[in-house]
Amino acid sequence: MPIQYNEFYNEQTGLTVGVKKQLFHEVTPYQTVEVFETDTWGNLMTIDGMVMLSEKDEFVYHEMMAHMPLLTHPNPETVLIIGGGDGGTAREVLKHPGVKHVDMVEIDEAVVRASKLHMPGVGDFDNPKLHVKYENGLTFVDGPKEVYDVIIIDGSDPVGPAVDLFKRDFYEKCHVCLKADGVLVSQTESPFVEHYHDSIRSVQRAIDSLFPIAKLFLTWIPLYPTGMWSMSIASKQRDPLSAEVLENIDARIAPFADSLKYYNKDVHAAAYALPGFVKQMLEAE
Ligand code: SPD
Repeated sequence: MPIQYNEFYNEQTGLTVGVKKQLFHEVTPYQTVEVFETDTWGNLMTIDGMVMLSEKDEFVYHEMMAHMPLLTHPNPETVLIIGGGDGGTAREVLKHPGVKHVDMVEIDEAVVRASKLHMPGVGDFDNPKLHVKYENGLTFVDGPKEVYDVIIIDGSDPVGPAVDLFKRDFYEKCHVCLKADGVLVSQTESPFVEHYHDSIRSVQRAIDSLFPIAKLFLTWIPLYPTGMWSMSIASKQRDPLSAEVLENIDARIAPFADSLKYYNKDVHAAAYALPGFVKQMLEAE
């Protein structure tokens, strides 16, 4: 009898992955963290039964979450990651030679432990520029004022502890934490999954009212529900599609271009092309 992992995103419709064995299972004070060895995707981490990353497709999500905002900022040195305990987003951020300090605020140390144990290629946890703090990101942003160049919200889905990461109050606090030319990005779920529409609109409307520049972009992540994934970006000064951003991408990624499997200058620009149904969803009440 084959063992399978299933994530249903609409009644009986969802994702099926063949499982060889379970490597990690822990019910923490916050959630259930699991890692499976799969037949096709390498090791796969789930939280509360929802896919967070697999070793084979994580590069898409992490390259987009890191390089879209960092290349929009003129000279990112200080970066805050909320969530991101598997370490993949921090790994990509740390490829930028100008980055001096990364705070990664992860509520659940079990996520970091599971990643270190069973996804050793994902994180860059020994990098001295990385400072891991086991705290609640929602309250962490109450403190710092104009400290960060870039904030990346790499939380889980808008159920359980992550639900407030999709609310306006949180983005108001992030706005205060960012410097005058700061840039923020947040993962905002799939536009194809109707029950996520309110969360996507909530983030977009919050950042649109707080920042002069706010946009949605899309990417493709095979193991996330429907594969089509959105991310929201907000900037205090620079437009991610401006000539000053686009003209400098090739030179700025040159030191680590060989390590990139998804992000490049063409992808940076094309990601902002939104299909009609996504635009309509954003405008709906
Ligand atoms: N359903 C997928 C939501 C993914 C959110 N974050 C994933 C963590 C990877 N660093």
